[in-house]
Amino acid sequence: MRYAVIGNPVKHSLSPVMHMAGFLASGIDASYEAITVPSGELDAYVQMLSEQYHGWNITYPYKEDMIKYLDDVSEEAQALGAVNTVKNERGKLYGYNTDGAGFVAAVQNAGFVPAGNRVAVIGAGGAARAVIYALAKEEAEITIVNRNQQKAGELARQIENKFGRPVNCVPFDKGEWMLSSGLIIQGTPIGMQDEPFPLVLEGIKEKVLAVDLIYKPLQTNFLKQAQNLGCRIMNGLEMLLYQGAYAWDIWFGRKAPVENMRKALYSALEK
Ligand code: SKM
Repeated sequence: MRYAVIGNPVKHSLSPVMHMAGFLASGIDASYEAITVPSGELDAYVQMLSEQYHGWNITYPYKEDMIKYLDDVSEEAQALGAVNTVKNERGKLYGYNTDGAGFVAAVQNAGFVPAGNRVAVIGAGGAARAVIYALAKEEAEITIVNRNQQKAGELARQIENKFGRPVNCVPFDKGEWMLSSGLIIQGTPIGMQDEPFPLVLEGIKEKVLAVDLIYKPLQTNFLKQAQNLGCRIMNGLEMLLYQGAYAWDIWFGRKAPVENMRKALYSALEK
């Protein structure tokens, strides 16, 4: 069996290391590779994948474009307008989005219960959307912190209509959200280039779990700030791990060997 992650750029992806470790630990005879799809060549690649691969993950910038090739799309992926996992059943392509569920599993594993608890999500782009959707499904009380208030407002209304729960929107600024959230998520690309986080985290509670969806660098300046304030911190590797584990449910109908996969991820980063 053959599996892959497609994207551009994608050579940096840790999915091959993670899934190959899982296959080895579970005795699954399969391969997993990273495939760069050049701009404008998605048609040809999807054709090739549907002939040769049993399933694949999709990362930037093809999560939205993938939808038009699919025979069926899960409700969540449809609502997000983005697919990150495809299952190929004899040429029929089924699409899912496991990013949000992966995020929720990661924070639950760290002891955070979303239901009824306050969560602040910084950002309203693709990654943040998946996380917000999944947290709303879990009945968390969500505040979106974003520079572009119109974009955040549109997302909030969409979530409210879907789940019937209020979603707050506040500007990218210090505020009450910092004091009252038990979970603060950094969901923008800020920090990927090691740039300083443009907000001073002030007055947040020590017990807060601060999560950055970025995993390169492993510790962004947002996480450094949060750690210095005594918060518990988590980087984007845990979300990568659990979104990959959910893909196993879809591809193989079985639980992924999460511990083996986590170990492979961290040791790949140490190299
Ligand atoms: O949604 C995931 C995708 O499934 C795999 C990935 C990666 O390999 O870096 C990142 C995320 O976009």
